[in-house]
Amino acid sequence: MSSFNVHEIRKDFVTLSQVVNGRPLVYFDNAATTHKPSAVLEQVRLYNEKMHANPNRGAHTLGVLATQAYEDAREKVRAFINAKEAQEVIFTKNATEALNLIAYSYGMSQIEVGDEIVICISEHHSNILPWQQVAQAKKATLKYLYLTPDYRLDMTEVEAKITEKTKLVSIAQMSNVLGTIYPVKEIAEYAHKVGAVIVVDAAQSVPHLTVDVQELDADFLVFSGHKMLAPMGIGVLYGKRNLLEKMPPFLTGGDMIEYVEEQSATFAELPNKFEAGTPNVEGAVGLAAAIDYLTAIGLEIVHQHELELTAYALEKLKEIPYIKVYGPDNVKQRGGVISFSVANCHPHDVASIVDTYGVALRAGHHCAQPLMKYLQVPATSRISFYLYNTLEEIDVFIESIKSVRKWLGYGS
Ligand code: 7TS
Repeated sequence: MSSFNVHEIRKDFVTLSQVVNGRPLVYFDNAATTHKPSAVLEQVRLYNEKMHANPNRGAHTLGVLATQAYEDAREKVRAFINAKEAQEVIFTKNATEALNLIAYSYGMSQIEVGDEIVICISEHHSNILPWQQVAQAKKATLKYLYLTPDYRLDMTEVEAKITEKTKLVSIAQMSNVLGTIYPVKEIAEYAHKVGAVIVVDAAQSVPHLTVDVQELDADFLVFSGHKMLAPMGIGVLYGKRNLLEKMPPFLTGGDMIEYVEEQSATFAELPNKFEAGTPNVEGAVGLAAAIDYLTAIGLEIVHQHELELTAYALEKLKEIPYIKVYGPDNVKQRGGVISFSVANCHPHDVASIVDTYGVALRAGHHCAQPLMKYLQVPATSRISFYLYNTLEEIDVFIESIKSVRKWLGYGS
């Protein structure tokens, strides 16, 4: 598609034309999950109507078709993130399961007493708790990278925290609270210099930016389908072959074996070794359709559109004296996620009041409690954009946000 027309795009998303509380829906909760275009719903329906069977088992025709659909989806993901081989793409339930897989398989087998694991203070709980588990079990140390006053990561902090003792660095490419885009390629270089591996939590980046695992030199990278127009219940773990090969299985059972004896078993080759049990084929088919949809538009164009929305929203929010934004001012350093507070108003009140205008935004700790503590706030309100959002929707949001303090009795 050469010219991007958001109003044409919106026609592909039936959910977005709903009326909520008597007002057209303004869906600004895309960092939590996204809506699905007809093309994704149609491919999932086609799969269910024409190809559904348990893949990797038996040789009947539907079984072969289901296996083909599943493996085609894997190849589509490989090309999307530019992995060397499809076998380096493991399907999981979501980014959280993928991070747990790395922690329990790689972490528990490679991290030793006294080793250090480095993460950032803005991580989502899914990229904190698995490392706490590893650190506690292995008597390793979990270290945090802290942010500059303008919510960025300074390379001197990275240089100071990644040491000879560091065995693993795990970092989100984009914060789900601040919107900050972190320099993971440079961080990967530091990690590799000391012989550590780098895990990239790309849950907020793969849906919005071109991500190339070879260019980043990521050892592992994870994301969820449901944040990029695909169904819930399908996620991806990318890992370099040499690492995945030396890792023990995470879950065991059907589909991940070679031979099973009474007391022992040998395991399948990649990727099956890490895909125990019946997989989510319709989810994978939906993810492949979402990738086709995003690729046809072009992720660069999606990103440009989101930057335009973000710049406009930041400018409008800055005009309101009682609003504080948590995140970089410079749109070049961030994506389309904006956290803010309205003076003296609890974020849950903010969310409930703007909901009466049809505006869906998120209030709370955003699964980032250590970051909330670091920012010294109990919670924030958050808006987050995707390719189908418009400047007009931002105007409705601004109108709704200006009413919050009046509702709560502050006069303005
Ligand atoms: N990592 C990041 C950076 C995230 O933003 C999220 C989800 C996850 C991991 C976990 O993804 P899941 O699909 O496994 O749940 N973030 C959010 C959010 O910001 N609001 O709801 C979910």
